[in-house]
Amino acid sequence: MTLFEKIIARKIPADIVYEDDRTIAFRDVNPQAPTHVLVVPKQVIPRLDTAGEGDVAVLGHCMLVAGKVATQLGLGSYRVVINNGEDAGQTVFHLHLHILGGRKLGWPPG
Ligand code: DGP
Repeated sequence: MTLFEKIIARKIPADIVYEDDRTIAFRDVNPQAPTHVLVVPKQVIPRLDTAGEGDVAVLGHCMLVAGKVATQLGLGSYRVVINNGEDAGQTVFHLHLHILGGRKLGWPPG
């Protein structure tokens, strides 16, 4: 089981802010902004570059959920990030979208 599957199965506690049949969203345990939430597809896709045509619907759904959750949490401006691979900072190999907001965000990201 991936770490995020354990959260989905309620084997590990998390501050869940949204859930539907295909996704779950919860607050990041190590927040990098005042609001930092992860949107995770329940179906395990290890990395963005392992996703295929069969994942188009769930990936699109994750994007819509990210927008919905950001609005729900009162964010107007925010960033949605996917880290793909270790050098990009990916540490959990169960694809997820980071929603970061609540402060001014620098560009380019580090
Ligand atoms: P990434 O580095 O892109 O793979 O993002 C993984 C994120 O997952 C990282 O920001 C920290 C977060 N994280 C790791 N373990 C846990 C956990 O047990 N609970 C929660 N809520 N977040 C976690």
